[in-house]
Amino acid sequence: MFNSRNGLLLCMALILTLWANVANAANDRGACKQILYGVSRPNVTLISSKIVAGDRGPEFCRVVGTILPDVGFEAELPLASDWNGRFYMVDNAGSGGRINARRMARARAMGYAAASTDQGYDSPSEGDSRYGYNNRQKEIDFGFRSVHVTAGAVEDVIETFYGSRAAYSYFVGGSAGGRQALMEAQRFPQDFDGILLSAPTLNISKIQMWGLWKAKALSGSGYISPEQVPALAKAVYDRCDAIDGVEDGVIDHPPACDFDPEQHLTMCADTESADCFTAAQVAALNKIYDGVRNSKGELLFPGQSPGAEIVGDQPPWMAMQGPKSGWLDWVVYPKGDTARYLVFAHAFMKYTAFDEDDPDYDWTTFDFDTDPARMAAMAEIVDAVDPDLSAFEASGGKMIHYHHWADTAIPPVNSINYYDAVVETMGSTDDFYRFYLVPGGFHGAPGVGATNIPWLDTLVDWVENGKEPGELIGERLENRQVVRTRRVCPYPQIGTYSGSGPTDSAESFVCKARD
Ligand SMILES: [Ca+2]
Ligand SMILES: [Ca+2]
Repeated sequence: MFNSRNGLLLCMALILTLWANVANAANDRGACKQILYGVSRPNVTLISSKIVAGDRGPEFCRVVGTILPDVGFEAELPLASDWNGRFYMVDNAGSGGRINARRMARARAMGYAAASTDQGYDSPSEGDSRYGYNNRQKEIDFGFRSVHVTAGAVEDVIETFYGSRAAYSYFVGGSAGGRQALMEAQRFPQDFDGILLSAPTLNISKIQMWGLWKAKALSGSGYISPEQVPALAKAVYDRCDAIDGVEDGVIDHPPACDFDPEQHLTMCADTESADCFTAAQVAALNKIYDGVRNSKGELLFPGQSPGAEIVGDQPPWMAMQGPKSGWLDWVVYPKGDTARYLVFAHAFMKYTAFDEDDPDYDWTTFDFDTDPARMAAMAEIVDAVDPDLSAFEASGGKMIHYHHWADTAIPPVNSINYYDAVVETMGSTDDFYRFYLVPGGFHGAPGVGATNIPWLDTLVDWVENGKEPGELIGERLENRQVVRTRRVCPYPQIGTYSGSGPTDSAESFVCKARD
């Protein structure tokens, strides 16, 4: 019952809480400012450190710094009462040299102390390789150094602000950020306890070569217009959708798809139309599905897996544009445009690939017999291809790597080749490195797959509670509703329809080794 004594106690409690909040706020302000004086690490300069208002969430401590010679970084630290005790470093998606503010804000909203680097250069656009123009230091900063030195500086920032180091540290990256993630596991195995990566540009020098290969195949009479892609998609899915046991608009295991453009497409007779393909276009398609070869016929880089031709969902931030084919922009492009992958590859060849930079480099002169060897010195700096992860394993690190099967930016087989090389080098990776292929997903996008998968939670559970990742459940969302679930299996197993039960339920699927 409420009485005056209870009222008095309640008032006192409220006053104490308010006083504690005021005291905490003063502590947070002081601790945030203390970072400017308290962090003393060679080559690291703190520029500012202050409490700022969150755009929609609570206040946080924002730190801006630089590391010699020219690596910019920022950290966003939740106030002590909001912190989950962990450090989360975000990636640099695309190859742009920018602080990744969007991902930092997301990590901070989950309670993590978040950090991002600009990779040592400042560029407003993805795929801008001008940082490498006569500048080996910036190539090294981009290649592998910037994430490592930022992680070290931010560990000190965290300790100064909270009075203790983070209990656990994570790096999360996709695409170009997947390359950064693998670099960390290979070169700086003690930086992070957990690494989550997807669709990595792990051998970026070869991926740029693949961009030139596609551009060459599709130039001149090989050009394929976006208007022809629906006919291509239909032919691929007519041929291959059902071979996984379920005709559902998803090709679960593309290597089993024997789609042959010459045999399965309608060839143009006299006139060209959106529904038929010329002999030159079929030759271009064969090059794209097959991969990069030199004149001896040796495969230098894997080709495009079938399945991405179809129309599927874009990433949430591009959802306004509506669904589109996975081939748009990453394979085919509107007539008169320059393909995005050619812009990336051309800039890389001008400023980064070779020992001598050449702003006037003509990409059509790239020689698939002799030029791959000319990129060897740069590959040592930018490619994350070392299959020996024993130091990462020994340090207790855990890593989850996934690749969507309908990715058109980075061929999924490129990830398979790396994982297989690690297994060949080290034997089983089960105690520290798990790899998953997800049917139907596009590059960083749901595509037609059930790609809503709790990757980060699974990694955190492995790192902190020792719970090994096994079979996972992927959800397909439409209008934020789950319309389908699928079993996501550790490679080399694949989710296979059991033969009975609803085909939209993971319950009807089992993880099985490939035949
Ligand atoms: Ca250069
Ligand atoms: Ca299917």
